[in-house]
Amino acid sequence: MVIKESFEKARQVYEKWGINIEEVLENLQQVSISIHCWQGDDVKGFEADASELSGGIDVTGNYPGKARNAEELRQDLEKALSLIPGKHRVNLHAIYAETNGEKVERDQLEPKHFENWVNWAKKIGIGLDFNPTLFSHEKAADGLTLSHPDPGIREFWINHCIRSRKIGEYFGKELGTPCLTNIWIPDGYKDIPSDRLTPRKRLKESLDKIFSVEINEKYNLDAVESKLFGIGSESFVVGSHEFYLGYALQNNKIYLLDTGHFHPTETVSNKISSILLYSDRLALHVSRPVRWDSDHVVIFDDELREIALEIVRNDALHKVLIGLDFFDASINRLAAWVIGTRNMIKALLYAMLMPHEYLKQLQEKGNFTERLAVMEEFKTYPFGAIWDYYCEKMNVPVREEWLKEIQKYEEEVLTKRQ
Ligand code: RNT
Ligand code: ZN
Repeated sequence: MVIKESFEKARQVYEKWGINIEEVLENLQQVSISIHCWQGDDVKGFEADASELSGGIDVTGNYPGKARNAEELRQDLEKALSLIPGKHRVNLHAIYAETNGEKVERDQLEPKHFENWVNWAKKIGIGLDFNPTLFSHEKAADGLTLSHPDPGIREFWINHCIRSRKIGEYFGKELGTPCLTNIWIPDGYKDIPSDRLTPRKRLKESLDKIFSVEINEKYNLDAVESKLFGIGSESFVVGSHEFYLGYALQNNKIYLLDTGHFHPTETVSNKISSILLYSDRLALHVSRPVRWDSDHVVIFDDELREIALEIVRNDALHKVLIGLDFFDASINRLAAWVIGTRNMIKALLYAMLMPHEYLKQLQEKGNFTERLAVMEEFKTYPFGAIWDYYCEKMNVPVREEWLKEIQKYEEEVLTKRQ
């Protein structure tokens, strides 16, 4: 009752500005976030002889109860999804293949190894996205894959990426929504390179080979993800921002921006409008870098709101494919998903509850005083009341109530895993 009352009051406040709440909630409900499965098991995967996590990324923490197999991971994901308003997607990596304990090389993976995932996705009515895994593998042990000087190693990873795109195609066909298959590679050098061009030429050639296999965009969309540095690749990363932005634009691929892959004061929010002038699509890995590409859980901070504002005020919700990418093993892993995803949705709602046309006009007229004044006042408008109402309407717990569900699940399910 209190929720409804607060909502009605809040609605009036926004309606004074011509903001139609019904329309806003309708639009919000259409947004599908791609939730990364790898938060559930610390990016380990289920390969028969899984290697240690490599590639210059790292997960810290040892909170009990991580998923030990695909079944547990799906069960955990389902639980988390039940606490997040709306219909979302799940993002898989090649290392989440199910091979019945049999060793299947990554360049031999087939759609059938993801059949259980597809059946599950059908059952709960969601779409799937995909990523080839070019790390945690003996052929990536020296931190080079698609740009490796050894043609045999390049070949192996090229084939893995082609296989991955076919798996994406299979997801798209089966689930009736195109799969975004995103290529991220760790390639780089710890120390200052004597040649930056040659590895980049090789990466370009490898990508050309991977994409020479035509796949209908109705089923599979291709993205490439850039990076600035990693652990062990502090001085040079082959697939940098300029490299992939250029590649994507020239080859009609989707560029993927990860919020943790830039200089600490450089923001992804400021890049969205520029890229959308030259590309009709853009993909995101929303993450949270803390001093480095640390992949902390997404919080409701200034940059998250700014990203949401850039998507909403530029009418780009249908152009930007929003995915998440964080992995924290020091807290309950389901809670991490719920916190991060609810924050992403919350930020979009926040962004939808602003008089963008009015604010744009103020800027056009040079009225920067009022622009700043109104933008600041909106920060404390009663948007929480609209959010609470939305959660209730979508049949998910309101405010921190969801945590009780997680605590119960931890007690009944997670603590029983050894
Ligand atoms: C690494 C990239 C990449 C990975 C996942 C696991 O820096 O962000 O997206 O986090 O593919
Ligand atoms: Zn990423």
